Amino acid sequence: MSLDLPKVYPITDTYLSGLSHAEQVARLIEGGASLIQLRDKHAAPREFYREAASALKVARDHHARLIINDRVDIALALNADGVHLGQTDIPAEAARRLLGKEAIIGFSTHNIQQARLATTFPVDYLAFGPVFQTATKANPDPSTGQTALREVRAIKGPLPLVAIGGISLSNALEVLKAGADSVAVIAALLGDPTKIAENLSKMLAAIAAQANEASTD
Ligand code: TZP
Ligand code: MG
Repeated sequence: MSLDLPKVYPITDTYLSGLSHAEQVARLIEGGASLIQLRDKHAAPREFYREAASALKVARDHHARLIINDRVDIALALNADGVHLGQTDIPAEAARRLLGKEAIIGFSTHNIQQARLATTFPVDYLAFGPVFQTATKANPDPSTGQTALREVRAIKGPLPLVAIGGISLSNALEVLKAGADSVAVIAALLGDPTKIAENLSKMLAAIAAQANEASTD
């Protein structure tokens, strides 16, 4: 069955927010998140494991799903809802063998060739970006722009498409219009840790208002 993605897919960042993964998850859930990715490029595996275990408790208590970035071992050990893989992580086939058919596996792509290839992988959604400039990722690929996003939309087949990179309240609607099923967001949600829930609920409300307008056109 194809994955039902929420319109906004927040990703945690302890550097940007200054908060533990569990606290970020709590605030994101308060703002309306139902699917969250834990991303940590700095913590040692043991620390990330421990933090992810706490975050997973919070998510489970609120029936939100949690995806672990990069680390199939941590996703497997904690029985998290899935893993998000990049171009240099273990192959999606291997992750699928380890995690089983119920797990959510996402895969990052940065150009049309990678996206085309990814449609043959056993994954549940494709991420594409950075669509816009981002300061959050170290050494990001060149920004793709929305034309490339539209191209990916046209070739991706039935896989849900997540746009990522520089997405904020001011451009989320046009990115969804360009063909993304969901937007993955870090800095625009977490930059001010006191406004995480507020930022997310504002973004979700703007998207819902737009959808409502479109349906009554
Ligand atoms: N992959 C492509 S861009 C990016 C990742 C992880 C970072 C997105 O962060 P932000 O702050 O929403 O631009
Ligand atoms: Mg990765």
